[in-house]
Amino acid sequence: MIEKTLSIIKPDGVRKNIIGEVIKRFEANGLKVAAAKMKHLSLKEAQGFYAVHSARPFFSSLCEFMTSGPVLLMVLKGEGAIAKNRELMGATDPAKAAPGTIRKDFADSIESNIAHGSDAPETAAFEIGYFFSGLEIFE
Ligand code: IDP
Ligand code: MG
Repeated sequence: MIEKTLSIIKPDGVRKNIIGEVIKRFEANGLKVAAAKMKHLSLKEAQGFYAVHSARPFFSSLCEFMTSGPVLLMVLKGEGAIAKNRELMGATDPAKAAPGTIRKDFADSIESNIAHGSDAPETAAFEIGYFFSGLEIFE
């Protein structure tokens, strides 16, 4: 099934100057960039985005990290895009991520892990709508 998913290159990925490297991996694996914009999230925007994690011990640190610099927000589109994006990113903790994945290759820690990807159709719909209007997504 052709799906859309939200991808974020987090502030560490932007700082490491690997935007192109990450997008290259998406494109080489059948995902298309359907929307993209850079944004420096406010604390409120980060907290709203990660609201499902608000009770977790790492929540405030995570929101601080996500607002530490600009991010690249993208909508990726393609066959099985939600699972494909997560497969390319690898496990949340780079120490546990499979060889050749984005997080294994570039991430410094379980928090500073380069990329975000929606984990299910419902979260993809919420997350895409959180950052993009329909007019900003190219079919
Ligand atoms: P995911 O990004 O692989 O879907 P989630 O469990 O949804 O992982 O967590 C969201 C984000 O919160 C992670 O990408 C990471 O930046 C951060 N995070 C997750 N678990 C921890 C932790 O145990 N310590 C610090 N940060 C964490
Ligand atoms: Mg998640």
